[in-house]
Amino acid sequence: MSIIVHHLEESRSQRVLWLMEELGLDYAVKRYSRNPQTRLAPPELKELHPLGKSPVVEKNGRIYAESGAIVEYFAETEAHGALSVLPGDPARAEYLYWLHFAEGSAMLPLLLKLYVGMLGENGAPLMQMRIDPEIANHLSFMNSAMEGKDFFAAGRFTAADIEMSFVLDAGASRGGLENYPNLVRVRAGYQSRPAYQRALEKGGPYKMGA
Ligand SMILES: N[C@@H](CCC(=O)N[C@@H](CS)C(=O)NCC(=O)O)C(=O)O
Repeated sequence: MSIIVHHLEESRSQRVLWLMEELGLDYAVKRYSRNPQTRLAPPELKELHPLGKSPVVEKNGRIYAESGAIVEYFAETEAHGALSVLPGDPARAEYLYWLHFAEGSAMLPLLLKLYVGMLGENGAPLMQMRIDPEIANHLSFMNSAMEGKDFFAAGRFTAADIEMSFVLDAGASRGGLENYPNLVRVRAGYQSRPAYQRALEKGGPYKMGA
């Protein structure tokens, strides 16, 4: 098999498994567990890429890292670009916007919540003054953008939805999406896709998807 997805439990590599399933590619999964104390990835991942993070994809001996880049590259080059919005399409800018917004903007306050939360009471002022309002700022914006829509770009399911799905999962697990009904609806639509279900089977337990 020429494609191997190096999948860390409860991580962004869930996106890549889902992408592989949506594209109908033949691939193998190598699963990695997090350190139960630190929740960090095991050192073996550093043998594939210096950062030692997931996702990493290996294809014909070449290594691909960074989930957005993986999703963009494979969507563009596989299945005749069916999940991509290719250059020349009027929706291309909107597609790239959401594809990059996921890691470039939306994940930062959600990650800060995770890390600053580890400080307990010491982190509470920062959480209240800056992090929680920034999460609300981003989720409210996404919720408004999804009014009357099921997909983030081009009026159809694209790789941008796959990239954004992890933001919705992180939002759901770090504060909840109750105030954002459009995001709840969009996320339920993703989860009902057969390829999404198959990706869950391939990757093993994914509590963030609950
Ligand atoms: N922006 C990168 C982030 C990669 C990343 O931080 N992955 C996390 C999993 S969601 C990881 O490997 N964490 C374990 C660690 O840092 O040891 C991407 O989207 O691929």
